[in-house]
Amino acid sequence: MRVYKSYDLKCNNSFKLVLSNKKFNCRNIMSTLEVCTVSTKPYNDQKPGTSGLRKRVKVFQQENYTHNFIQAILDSMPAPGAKGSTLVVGGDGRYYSKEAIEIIIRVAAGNKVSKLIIGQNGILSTPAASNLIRVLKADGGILLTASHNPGGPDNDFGIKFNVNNGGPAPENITNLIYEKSKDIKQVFLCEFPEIDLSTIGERQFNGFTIKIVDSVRDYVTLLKEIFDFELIKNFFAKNPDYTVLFDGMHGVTGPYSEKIFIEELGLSQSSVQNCIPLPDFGGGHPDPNLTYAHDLVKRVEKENIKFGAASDGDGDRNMIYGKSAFVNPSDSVAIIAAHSEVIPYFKRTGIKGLARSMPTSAAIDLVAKNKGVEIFEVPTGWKFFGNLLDAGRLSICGEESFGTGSDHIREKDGLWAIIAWLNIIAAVNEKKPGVGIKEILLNHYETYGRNFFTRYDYEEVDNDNAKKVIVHLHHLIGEGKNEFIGKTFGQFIVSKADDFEYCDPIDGSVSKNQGIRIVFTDNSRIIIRLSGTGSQGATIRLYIEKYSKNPSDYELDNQIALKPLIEVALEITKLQEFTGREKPTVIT
Ligand code: G16
Repeated sequence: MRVYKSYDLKCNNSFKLVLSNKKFNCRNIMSTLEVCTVSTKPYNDQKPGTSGLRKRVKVFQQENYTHNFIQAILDSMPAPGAKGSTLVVGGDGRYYSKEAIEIIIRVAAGNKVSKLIIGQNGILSTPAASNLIRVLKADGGILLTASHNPGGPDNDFGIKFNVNNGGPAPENITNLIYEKSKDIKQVFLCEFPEIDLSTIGERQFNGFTIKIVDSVRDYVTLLKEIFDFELIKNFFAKNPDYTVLFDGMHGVTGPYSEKIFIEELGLSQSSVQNCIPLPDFGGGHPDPNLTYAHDLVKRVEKENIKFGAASDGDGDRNMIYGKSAFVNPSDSVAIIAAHSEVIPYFKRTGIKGLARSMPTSAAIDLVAKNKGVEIFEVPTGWKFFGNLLDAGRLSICGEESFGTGSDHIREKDGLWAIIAWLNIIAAVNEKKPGVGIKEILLNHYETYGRNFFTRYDYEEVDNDNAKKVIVHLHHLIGEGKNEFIGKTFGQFIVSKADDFEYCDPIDGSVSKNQGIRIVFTDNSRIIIRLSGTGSQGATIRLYIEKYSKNPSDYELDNQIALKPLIEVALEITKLQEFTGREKPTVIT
């Protein structure tokens, strides 16, 4: 990589040509950093989705597309704004990250941001970025990731803005970013030498500082403060047969997991796989679920591995999978909450409240009831937990979409969830040796009953067809259609139907149309919503939940237990008819 020695920067003509062939002028704002005003045209598709702007790489590569979005972010930063601010920058290292970081450096300098703190080589897992924003008291962060979506020149890139609590920007800010992006006329930037992102250290450019930091160190320190690493290490030392396999799916967690599993917990190198981060994730789909993490599932089953786990492209999702024991994410967060007293962090802080996203099963509600703490149901999107976490009313939360976390940061945290499970297993085995993932699941069901849960994803559906499904359901449940309530489908009687609306208990903001819910008299639920994270066509998500307190059900296969309700869901939603899809793309 090219490193300039002289920092006496000027706008140069070649840069002018790259950025704009229209109006272009420079004014000397910082003493030697020339700020250039570049004329630009708005794009009308820069509306952030569930978690940032995610599009094909080719979309971001359009003239000024990335510049516009970064300028819109900086223009939307909460008071006192971008000028003089400190921002953390990093991501999962996917294709186009380096180019995007160069643009961020130029536009940040052009907007008189005071300091950028960048992960070494541009790498920061989403949880590590959230932690850095908090630890360094930064004003926010720009995260370069499309999470679990595939990477590479023909796949996805993404940009997300996080605010100073370390969490994803709330809706009022993402809406503002979108409004600014539709109206943008100019981008401010400074021409810059290419920055060497591989060398840790700080560089000053007359009022603008770039600091390259270790991507891993602070995050591992944080996890060591939260969990009982000694207990876990001793458990592995005493139980060499308790085999572990972590799959990094060629995402960002490779360097983090090597440090944690091998250096800190003393496991062998064979305990990790796919831990070299690659810009295209090795051609895979870095989404830790039963479909895309099939390499892990196959090896766990074949080699009788006791503890399998995977995380996604940017390290905020996780899957826990033991021999013949898939841990549904809705159960996972409930089980972590139920065992929280063995985790040193929660021994210190106690449990203030618990929460889940609306489509997530109500397993955690039962734990909250048992512990006598508040339970919150928020729309899909980690940003909706932010206010509750900041207000000290929430300790552990999770989503069915393989997201689990706590108030230690303001993002979901894949490795946190995996180490939480290891901490619980090590602690439970102290009292009763031989307990594995399956026994922990069954013990939980015996105490609380079982919330059977499945999700059907129909990916890349034609947008118009997806809309037809939603219009049909709105019509069915809409005003004046109350005859739907009380209607019988198979063994299920409809007791309630609506489109979920959320009023944030802290700031009173209201979020409408967050997913259509059809609830039955036995509390079984069918939920349908359109994903906000896809980049091509529409992804329809159908969520199905049924509760049983009958011990003879506890070991039933999920799909078998839910079959009658799945049939009812397909009948009511007319999904097959509207989409022409016989089967979903992914079943969880
Ligand atoms: C993001 C959000 C999550 C959300 C998930 C799925 O996760 O942070 O809160 O549950 O998307 O959203 P949707 O159902 O709209 O696709 P990630 O891991 O993709 O950043």
